[in-house]
Amino acid sequence: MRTQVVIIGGGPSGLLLSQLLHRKGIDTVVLERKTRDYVLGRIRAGILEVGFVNLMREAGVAERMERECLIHDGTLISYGDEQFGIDFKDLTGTPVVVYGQTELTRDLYDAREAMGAKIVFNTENVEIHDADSDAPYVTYRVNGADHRLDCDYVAGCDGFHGVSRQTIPANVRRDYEKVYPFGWLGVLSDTPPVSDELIYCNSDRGFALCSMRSATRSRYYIQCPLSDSPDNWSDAAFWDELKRRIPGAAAERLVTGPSIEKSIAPLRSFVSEPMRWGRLFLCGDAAHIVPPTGAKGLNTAASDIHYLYHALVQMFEEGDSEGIERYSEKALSRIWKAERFSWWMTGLLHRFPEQNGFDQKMQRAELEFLRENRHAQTVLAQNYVGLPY
Ligand code: RFL
Ligand code: PHB
Repeated sequence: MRTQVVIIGGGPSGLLLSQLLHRKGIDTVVLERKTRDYVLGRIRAGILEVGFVNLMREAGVAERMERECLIHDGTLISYGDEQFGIDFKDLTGTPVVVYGQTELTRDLYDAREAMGAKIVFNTENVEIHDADSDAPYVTYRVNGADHRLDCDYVAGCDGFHGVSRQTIPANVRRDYEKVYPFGWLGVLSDTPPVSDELIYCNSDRGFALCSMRSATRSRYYIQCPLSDSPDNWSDAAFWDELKRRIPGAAAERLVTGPSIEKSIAPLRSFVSEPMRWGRLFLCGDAAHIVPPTGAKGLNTAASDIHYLYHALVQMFEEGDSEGIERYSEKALSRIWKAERFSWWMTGLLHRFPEQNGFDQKMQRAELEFLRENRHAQTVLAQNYVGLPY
């Protein structure tokens, strides 16, 4: 079998690329290791940059999102008994959008399936061959049968644990990594959010975040040791700990209820360079990871897709390889800035095991400066709403 672009991974990156290319008449096949239900069962991102929403519009899949999303003009930050707001709309003219990754991925699957897209689920042993030649191909196994797909290009959208990045020879690739000594314990509950805006909380007991998915569904996180397990946390223990870390007024009005999902995500900063090797391109979590504190993971995946989509259209429609040749450079330039912002937000808001009294004073001084200084708030806001593509 033959297609123009093989897309490895049916997460948000892979599906969005497939949908955008399809609308330009470019043929793709998506290979996904899991089932559709499994992919939709992952509870992940909640905050989208307007740039992402525009890309969903360009892909023709923004209708439900525009109806159901929540527009957020700012966010709240608390430390000790203090709380202040960052007004994104006032500082940058741009808000952010709350719409769950689960819903967005569902919309992409629905659109792709309505157009008869070729998405192969439950693929095993995916291997990319000859990516540095003019005739790459991908082999895989499904239901016990082996297949071969010849193609012009391969998009590696297979997440952090995928095969695409590993295909790039070790002597070509350089990985940069920082692993944080803690994780986030997250709870999803069908309870009204405690606040209209998200609250990022720096507390003596560790970081906490109050987020949401809708007017009736909340998402909360607390910083926890890496050795912890969700099984160690009853719902009651989670709510008690959350209340100790968030501002008193919020703790008093917090509506608690049974958790419908509870999991721990480790925090990591990671970038693999380059993001192109011959005819193989890495996109999204396959190439880079950010700690979730800046809400940038899915948003950086979207900017990769933007650059790759335009590069492939330029190639297929005009025979011009400039976009392809510069894909890695353009994508990485934006990625590193998102890495810096996520690293900075993580440092500002968490408790670190090695942190001494001086370090804590520095963190507090930085928070006070941010509370008082409009320029500092503007820098945060510009990064949070998303740097230009
Ligand atoms: P994904 O979503 O991991 O999808 C990759 C897909 O590839 C499949 N796969 C394979 N398929 C075939 N063959 C193989 N060998 C394969 N290996 C893997 C996998 O099954 C999967 O379906 O990567 P993608 O598409 O690049 O999307 C990235 C986003 O999922 C991720 O960056 C965000 O969820 C990060 N993130 C957030 N991002 C934001 O922009 N805003 C947020 O508010 C935000 N909050 C979060 C987050 C991530 C979190 N966790 C759990 C890591 C909050 C959390 C807690
Ligand atoms: C979420 O709602 O899951 C969320 C929001 C903001 C973040 C991270 C996660 O920074």
